[in-house]
Parts: sequence; C-alpha cells; structure tokens
Amino acid sequence: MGTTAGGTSRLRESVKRIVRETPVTDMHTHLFAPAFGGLNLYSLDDLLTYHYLTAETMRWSDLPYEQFWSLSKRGQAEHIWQQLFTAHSPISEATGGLLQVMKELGLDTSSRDLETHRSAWDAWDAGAHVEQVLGAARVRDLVMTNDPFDDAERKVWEAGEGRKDARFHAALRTDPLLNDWPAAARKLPELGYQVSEEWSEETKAEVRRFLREWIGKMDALYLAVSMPGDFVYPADDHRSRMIDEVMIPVCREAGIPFALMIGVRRGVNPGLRLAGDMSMRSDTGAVEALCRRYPEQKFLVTMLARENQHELAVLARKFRNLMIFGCWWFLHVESMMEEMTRFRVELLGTSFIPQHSDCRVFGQLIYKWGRSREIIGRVLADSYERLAGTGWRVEEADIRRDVRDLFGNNFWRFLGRPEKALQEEEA
Ligand code: RAT
Ligand code: ZN
Repeated sequence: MGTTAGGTSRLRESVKRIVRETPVTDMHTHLFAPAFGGLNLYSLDDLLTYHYLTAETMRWSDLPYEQFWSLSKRGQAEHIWQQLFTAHSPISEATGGLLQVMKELGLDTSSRDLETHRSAWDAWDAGAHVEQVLGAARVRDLVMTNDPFDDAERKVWEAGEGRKDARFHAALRTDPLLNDWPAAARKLPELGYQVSEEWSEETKAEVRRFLREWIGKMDALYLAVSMPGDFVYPADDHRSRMIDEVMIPVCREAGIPFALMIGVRRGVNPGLRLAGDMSMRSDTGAVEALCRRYPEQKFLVTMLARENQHELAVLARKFRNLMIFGCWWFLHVESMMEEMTRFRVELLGTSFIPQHSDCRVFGQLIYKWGRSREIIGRVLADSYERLAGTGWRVEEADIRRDVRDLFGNNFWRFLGRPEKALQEEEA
C-alpha cells in the first residue's frame, strides 16, 4: 500500500479494523455442511443445550442427571435458560456468548422471555441462517470433524455428497483407532476391512487401507485425534504402534498433517455425558519425540491444560514441522485467550494459528470468532504499537498480510495448499 498505518491511536484502530474484517479459516469445528442434513445444529435450543452450558447448569440444578437427560431438547433448553439466564446472571463466557449471538442476529436481548426468542428464531429459514452466520462471523472456510464410524455421516460420504459445498472441508477423526482399539477392531470388519484385535501384518495393512480410502473419499485435510493427558510416546503400547506403523505412513503417503489434541480426560463425571470431560496436564515430550523422529511429517497440535501452553509454544520454536493451534475448549475464555495469544506472539511472531472455534452449533461462530477477534486485535495492536515505537514503518499492507497468515494462510501453507490462501484483494 505504501502508506504507513499512522499515529498511535490510528494505528490501533487500523489493526483492530483489519482483524475484525479479515475472513478466517476455522480449522477445527464440529459443524457440518448442509448436505449432512440432521447432523446440522442451528436452533436456539441447540445453542442452549450446548454441553458447555449443560455443565454450568448442573452447578445450580437439583435435577438428578438422568431426569435432566430424559427431558426433550426443548425441556432441557428451558431448564438451562431458567437456571443460567433467569435465576442467575449470564456472565460466564458461554452464557454471555449466547447473548452476543442473539443480539447480533437481531433479537431483543433485554427480554428474558425464551418463548419470544424461540418463535423469532424458528421463523428463520435454516439455509439463510447458516449464510447469515458465516457472513457475520466472516468465516470463509471451515473444517468439520468427520467420523466414518458414524452411520449417519457415512451415508452422506458414500453418496458422494460430503464435499459438495467447497467451504466445508473434512478432517478424518481417528479416536477409536488409538483410544478404543477393541471397539474399532469390531467395527472395521463391518465396513469391509479384514481387521482383528490382534496386531498382525494383515490388520495393519487393512487399517492403512481404511485410512487411505477414507482420506480419499473425504479429501481429508488432515488426520485428527484427541488424546488423554497421560499419552506417552514412544512407548511399548498400542498407541505408539498404531502411530508408527499405520498413522504416520498413511499421512506421509497422502502428504497430510497429523493433528493431535492432547489433554482430555473423558467422562470424569459420566452422569454429565458430553459435558463430563475434564482437562488434564500432558507431557509435551510426546510431541517433541514425534517431531524429532518424523521431521518430514507435519503435526498440528493443541493442548487442553493451561500449564502446557508455554512449553508447547517454546517447542514450536524448535520444530518447523509443528504448528500449534487454537485455545481449546476450557481455554476458550477471555483471560486464557489473552494470555496465550500474548506469549505466542512474543515467542513465535505470527507463525502459529491463534484460534479455532470448536463450534457445534452454527450461531456459535458469531460469538467465538467475535470474542477471538477482539482479543487477538488487542494483542496485535499492542505489538504493532511497540514496533512503531522503534521507528519501524508499520504499513497497513504488512498488517493485512500478517492477519491473513494468522487467520488462514499459515494453515493452508502448512498443509501444502498455498492455492487456498487468502489473497490481498479478497481480504
Ligand atoms: O470442544 C468440544 O466441544 C469438545 O467436546 C470436544 O469435541 C473436543 O473439542 C474434541 O474435538 O475432542
Ligand atoms: Zn473439538
């Protein structure tokens, strides 16, 4: 552009405007393309029954868990609204986020009458709503979480409908292969793969064939798994064998990254179902060992415990095949996002992926990206201000390039798909 971004407050304003306006690639969500029909969630009751809100509700509610689960979705939503929005002030990240979504979609948030909000919401056309949300959140591309073991989802892929909408990309999720091998070994033969629980050459070859075929069917951008905090690598165990003998060879052949989301302890309170998972400290040594052993393999990594974040960012300075991403789940709150984004910028400049949304319901894109943009904008404004203080000319074009990197281009280049990168004229 040739123009500098201007004096201090003008510079701050430019940074925040660019961060607000730059389209984003949301590289990990649980959203689905329209072709997946019933798997799509977009109603107000879907937003209210989000598991983040269920967990918060149960702090107040006296209902036995099973009684809560036996309610219809509508009944659960009413209970959640009553506990979190009527009986108490909605000041947590997830409750405040829902209000932000309602406000941005034009509902009168001064009213506490759920029925009024519902009827306004239900009158919207689902397809138009999705477009409105993607537009309001400025999400250009998003990555789903795709599971061939899920019967409803598999049908859509088998019918060749899964990638009809080019904005919705696939990620092949492999949790059962690593975390519940007996169940995976029972399921794979049903899908046509000659697998047995015993770790034989045939089984390994068949699991590799399964992954290869499904990567192809989905055009999967990466292979993904979530791991408990006590994940150890290398070890004399099933996980290490699966990674070394199946996952890495398949990823290498397909030329795709392996995404590890580490530090979840599933079901610490099973009564809460999806809301019952806990965060857990992890050993970054496992990621270090993988990155060192497989320098040609790319790893996308996020961790769930706050205690791991600094070390993980330092590790990314050591390995260029490691891309750290997002403020995951319980870290997707203002204080954690601010802290993490600051030291990531301080340690890595702009060579990381600051956020993913993890959305399960479309409307959530509005608040999750709204909040993230606000925080990232603040951190970057401080950084550019300091930079300008050294006498460096901070050009608007430089800021736009950096934000495009953070919001998508680092991801696409890491994947080896630079053609998907956001161009200057699109931003
Ligand atoms: O953030 C979430 O909604 C979690 O329930 C998990 O799905 C987590 O993000 C994951 O992908 O395992
Ligand atoms: Zn997730």
